[in-house]
Amino acid sequence: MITHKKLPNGFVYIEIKNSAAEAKIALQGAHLFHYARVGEEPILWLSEVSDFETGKAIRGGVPICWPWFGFSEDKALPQHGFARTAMWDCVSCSEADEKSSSVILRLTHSQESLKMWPYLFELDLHVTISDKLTMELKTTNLDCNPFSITQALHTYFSLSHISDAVIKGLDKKPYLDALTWKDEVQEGDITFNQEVDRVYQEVDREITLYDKNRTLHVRNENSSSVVVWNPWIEKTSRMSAMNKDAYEHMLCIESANAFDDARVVKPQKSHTLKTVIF
Ligand code: TA6
Repeated sequence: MITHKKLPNGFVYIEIKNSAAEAKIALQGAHLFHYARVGEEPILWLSEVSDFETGKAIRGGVPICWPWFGFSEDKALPQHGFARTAMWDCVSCSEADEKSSSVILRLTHSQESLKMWPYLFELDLHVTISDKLTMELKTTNLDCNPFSITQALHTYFSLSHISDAVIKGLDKKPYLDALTWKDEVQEGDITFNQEVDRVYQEVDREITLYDKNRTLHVRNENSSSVVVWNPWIEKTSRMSAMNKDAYEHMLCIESANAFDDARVVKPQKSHTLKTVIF
């Protein structure tokens, strides 16, 4: 069942329920902020104090960082781009069967976007909700000039506790440590006892997240970069819409085209960043 819902303050979202899972996706930012398989705890983390207000990104779920990851050259522009606070349109809702539902949300260029990023584009997010979470972010260049994008599906995973979390699949991969701006190489599994903010490159295999109560897999296509982020204590205290202990129960593993993995999209061509979480 796919229904359109509205909060008392007018914030609109789509609710999806089928025999395999449930999900909620805000039209603002095409922001998936809830996904849980039937009988399980939610897979996505959502801040208990997140905003659900026009113009403010939801804290948690899967923010869409587009058409740039991080900061633009113009530091006056919003970090992680403008797509996550723009209003998208729902262009398709379908149910393949009782265990799989899909929605497609679309953002196109506007007077506002052209002031920040001078290109004509169409951006589609195709979300499929089943016992797997599939997200495909398709950029189409409607302009007469090629453009370069960096992007990420900035997925916040819910954890039993950060001290139990282990990420496998990035061993020996180079990464930019965003805390020191130094290039490093991953040695072994990733565990957490401090702030971690890393952009891994040359990623070419599935990533596994081990938590005390659950093992999840992240399989990406058309992406060779992955961002791993936990703000730990001090940065959490400086983050908007996060309780001070939020870092204990969240971890970002972001399917990306970031930094060296930027992608050029030629006129009338498309690039699709895909991730499957299961
Ligand atoms: O993806 C990691 C990161 O770039 C962190 O450095 C931190 O800034 C995080 O994204 C959250 O950014 P936001 O703009 O959502 O507060």
